[in-house]
Amino acid sequence: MTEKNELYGKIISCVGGLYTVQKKNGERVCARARGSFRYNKSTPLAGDNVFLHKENDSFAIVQIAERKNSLIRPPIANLDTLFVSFAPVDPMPNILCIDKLLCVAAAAKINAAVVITKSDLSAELAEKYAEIYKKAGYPVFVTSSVGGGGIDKVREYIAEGGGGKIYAFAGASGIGKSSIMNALFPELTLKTGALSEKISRGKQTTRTVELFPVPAGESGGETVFVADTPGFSVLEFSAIAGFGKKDLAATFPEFTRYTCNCRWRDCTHTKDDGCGITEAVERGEIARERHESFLALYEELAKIPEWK
Ligand SMILES: Nc1nc2c(ncn2[C@@H]2O[C@H](COP(=O)(O)OP(=O)(O)O)[C@@H](O)[C@H]2O)c(=O)[nH]1
Ligand SMILES: [Mg+2]
Ligand SMILES: [Zn+2]
Repeated sequence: MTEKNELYGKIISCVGGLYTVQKKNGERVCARARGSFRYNKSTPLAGDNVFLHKENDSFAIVQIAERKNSLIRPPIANLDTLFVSFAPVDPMPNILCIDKLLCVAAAAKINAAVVITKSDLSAELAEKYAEIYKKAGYPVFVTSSVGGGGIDKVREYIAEGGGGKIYAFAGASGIGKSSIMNALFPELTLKTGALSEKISRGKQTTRTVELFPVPAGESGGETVFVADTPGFSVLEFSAIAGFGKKDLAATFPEFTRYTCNCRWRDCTHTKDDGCGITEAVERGEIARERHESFLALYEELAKIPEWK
């Protein structure tokens, strides 16, 4: 028997060890992972580009193409942009949770953008939060799935990224993630509201990821993928091998240009002692809220044993 592995396509879901793999032309096949993956401790994930081998009537995943990035929980690979999302009110945003999502994304080498939802409920607060994250250097989208405001800007951003890219919306439950995905891609028809979350929790969907193929732009043509999973409400640093408190400052994009002003080379940026970052906070050049998140996350990381 001659073996020929071909780069087949992208894993779009995994249920009970059975993978659905989609080709560029949209064709789908089911496949199982070769046992060999168990030995080298890598598991194929949704988002992986994989090589398949046909064995009689079924397919086996025999190789995973090099990954851009990956997360363990939720299990996903090759995310292109994580839209870290929150509402200005109903529910009130938790800045620390938002900043943690942004930091874990950076630590995992995932591009992040900020999406503010429900701007129809408080345009003023939405703008206030938008300023904080624009100043930090993130792309920021102020949106409303009710009035439709700002949705076109997100759509443009996705269309500019081109085909084959993978997007996900992260943020607390009830902030309007499913609603904005439906507004962006009407063919999705995701369930929204409190009931949808209850149903999905019951099914343990925090541990499963499904990628939905959707058209990248208005005119159709290229396909991109979006993931809808409650598993993105929190991301943990423990999922990033080797990440420790000394790496935290580098995940705050607006901090990096000030670290050279610190008096001590091993400055932790947690005290006033000649720290370039705390000085920038005092001058109003770095948002105080962001530095407060830094301090809280630093403390959290200090409790985790250092990676060897
Ligand atoms: N006023 C307003 N309500 C919204 C908006 N987006 C979503 N909602 C409502 O907020 C609730 C939660 O939305 P959902 O999309 O299920 O949030 P998810 O849990 O983050 O997926 C639902 O009752 C929606 O109708 C919005 O832009 N404006
Ligand atoms: Mg939802
Ligand atoms: Zn410092």
